[in-house]
Amino acid sequence: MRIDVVTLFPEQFRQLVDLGVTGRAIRQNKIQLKTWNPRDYTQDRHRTVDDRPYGGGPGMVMLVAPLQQALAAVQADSEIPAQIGLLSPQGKTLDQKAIEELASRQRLILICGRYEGIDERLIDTLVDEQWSIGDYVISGGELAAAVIVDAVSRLQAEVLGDSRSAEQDSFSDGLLDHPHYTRPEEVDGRRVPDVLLSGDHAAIEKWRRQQALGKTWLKRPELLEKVELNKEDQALLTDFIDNLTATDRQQD
Ligand code: 9WO
Repeated sequence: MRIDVVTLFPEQFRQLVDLGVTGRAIRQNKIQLKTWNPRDYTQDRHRTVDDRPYGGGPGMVMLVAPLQQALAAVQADSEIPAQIGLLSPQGKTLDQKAIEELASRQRLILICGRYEGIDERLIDTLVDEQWSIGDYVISGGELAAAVIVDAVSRLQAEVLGDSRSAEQDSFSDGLLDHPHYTRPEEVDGRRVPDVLLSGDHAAIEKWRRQQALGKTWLKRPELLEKVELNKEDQALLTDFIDNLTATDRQQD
């Protein structure tokens, strides 16, 4: 997959290239990540990328021309057609389903806004889609774009050291993840659930499924409305709820 990011701060993508799952995906050529700096497409001596907003007010607006030039270079650099995406709080809020759709594409082009934003005429004429990572203000689109690159990279086949992990992750089936434990068997008097030490793999799978269903019901009940539970899932969840103590209900 080819990902082009138009950004005034390409350094913000360093960690994706250097570290972890995304770094490995890039090294293995599963992901080709390229950044494009509008500043490199300016014509003036000061390499100006912003200007004052018409109508006045605080802050600056990103200039149209350097973004247009950068995008033209992006388009010319690969034959693969792609929609032009902008990271913006006005966009569609991403969830795992949207990430899966993005990951199925051959190419992504992502524009990161800075300052007070980009000129509306660019949005009208060049931007095909807008994506949000949530309803809060951050200083620019870079962190949001990095979130997309990370989430999409994980889904690229065999990117992961263990390709089964992606399927087992939280949200892959619309539910929260089950709890995890590692050594030692006891921490401050709190023991690992017996079933996980039993060696009974069927029982462990069943317990994990029940925990995933139960945790989702307790913490994110709206997620359950989007998934179809079969009879066995329904029985596991009913059993989970019936076995909750008064203290469980208050803590969770
Ligand atoms: C500022 C602001 C102040 C009061 C009420 C609403 C507001 N929205 C914004 C705003 O969107 N500022 C942008 C911040 C200007 C361009 C750079 N910024 C930004 C945020 N780029 N991308 C995001 C973002 C946020 C969440 N998901 C994806 C992108």
